[in-house]
Amino acid sequence: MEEIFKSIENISKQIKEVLMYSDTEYTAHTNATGDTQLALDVKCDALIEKEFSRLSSVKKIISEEKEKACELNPNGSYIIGYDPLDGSSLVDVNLSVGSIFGIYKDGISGKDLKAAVYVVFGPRVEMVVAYEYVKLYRLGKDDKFAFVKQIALKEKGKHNAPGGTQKEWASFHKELIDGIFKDGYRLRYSGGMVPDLHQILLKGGGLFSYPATSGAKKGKLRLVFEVFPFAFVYEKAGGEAIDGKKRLLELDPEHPHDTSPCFFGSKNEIERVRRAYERS
Ligand code: FDP
Repeated sequence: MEEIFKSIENISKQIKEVLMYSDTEYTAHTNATGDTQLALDVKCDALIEKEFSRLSSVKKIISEEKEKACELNPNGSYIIGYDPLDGSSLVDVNLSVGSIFGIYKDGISGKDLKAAVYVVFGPRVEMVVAYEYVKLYRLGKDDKFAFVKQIALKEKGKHNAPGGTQKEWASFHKELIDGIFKDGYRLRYSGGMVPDLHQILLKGGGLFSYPATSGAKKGKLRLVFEVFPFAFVYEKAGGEAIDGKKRLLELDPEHPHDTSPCFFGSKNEIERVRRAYERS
């Protein structure tokens, strides 16, 4: 596991350079989910594959940018599911973006996830590693990641990040979100899953939601590359992560690119979601 974490550090330094100096043009291709790929997505994906292919511990990698898994070392123990550059459409407006990695063993269900790492590329480069604990690291002047602190969520937070097109929300979901705002929560939503969830995590708590909508009945966010890794981070930090009713890490995708409605937050806010969804 340690060699994988080290490798993600190397990957992050390279992605930082790509983000600083590459153009934000689109390619002529779409990825497995139908999003038009940016040249940046493709570049980051390629450098991650190159880096992981050097590791004897990695059996297989599955990228959000590719339809099929890529077999690396048959004797390796781990399968890595990753989103090379989440929120990449925000690069041209210079907002924060991130990379997400789920480190699985045996399969790619929630229960197979053994560790999760994400990296935020904002004014600074920060890496969060969830293994036994959830730890924050920051890239320093010396080009090394230094430990900053351990992260723990409070029971209740102040921020609300509601995803999805509002006119496509179910009425009970709208009531839930409106009720949270009425109780004084502040809106925090940049449209980048990594910085939005990072903000809630570091500010102590709140709720990030991406529900089922009339246009996307199974939500938008992808289980293997986005949802499971963040569910793991939030649970390890003392919060919860559910699909409305069920624990996200109990889900079993039929296909690596499957999506799910998802709610991540402090215990208090997730209990509120559970009550609203149980009544629906
Ligand atoms: P994007 O489509 O820009 O890659 O992964 C999908 C994602 O971004 C998340 O980062 C983000 O939270 C979400 O989509 C934003 O979706 P909406 O624009 O529908 O809110």
